[in-house]
Amino acid sequence: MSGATLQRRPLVKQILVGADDNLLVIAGLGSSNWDVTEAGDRTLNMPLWGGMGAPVGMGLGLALAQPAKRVLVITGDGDMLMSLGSLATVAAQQPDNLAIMVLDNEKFGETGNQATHTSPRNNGPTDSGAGTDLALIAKGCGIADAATVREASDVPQLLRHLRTKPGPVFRVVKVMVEKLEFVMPPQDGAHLKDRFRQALLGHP
Ligand SMILES: Cc1ncc(C[n+]2csc(CCOP(=O)(O)OP(=O)(O)O)c2C)c(N)n1
Repeated sequence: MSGATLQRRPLVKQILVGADDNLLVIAGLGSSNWDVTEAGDRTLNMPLWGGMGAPVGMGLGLALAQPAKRVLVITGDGDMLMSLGSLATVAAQQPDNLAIMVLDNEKFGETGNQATHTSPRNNGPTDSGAGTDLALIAKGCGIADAATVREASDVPQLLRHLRTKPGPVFRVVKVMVEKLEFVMPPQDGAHLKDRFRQALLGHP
């Protein structure tokens, strides 16, 4: 157990409150998708229903294509662990309009709370036992502004950094394991893509 005290739903809601047309949100699969949708379904949200490992790459492409917009990726630790290489690509590009938040519950929550590699472990004397440190990986990739947030007192600064600080910004937020209601966006991927493009570009 991480001893996390932060709750993902109110946090995501706080981050997305007042989101305007300047903010493009990519939601990772599973719980992040439901969190982002609970905060309010928006045409400028692109929820990735089953696309595990895709959100950071998609966020990067969007950030490079839309330099005048802020792009925020909200995803889980299981998803992030699946696409660590995308952090090196983000570092290579240094998009100043991209922020990534990993909601780290140390579990594959959506599929039954199996422990992910960010979970503390006990694999013998050569293992620190600390679990994988995603912020350290991001730093090692070359994303200088990478950190882990655990305390409620750090949340106001977290909100500012995710919404406005020149990026790339990478934040891991240690969150509680919770059983929460599904709050689903539309389920048709083509429709989600079309409505996103319509809202952003004026055509599907
Ligand atoms: C390639 C692939 N493998 C497995 C899955 C099944 N799957 C769906 S959600 C999920 C867990 C996601 O875990 P995490 O990103 O930590 O999100 P959480 O629900 O814990 O917030 C898995 C393994 C999938 N959708 N795609």
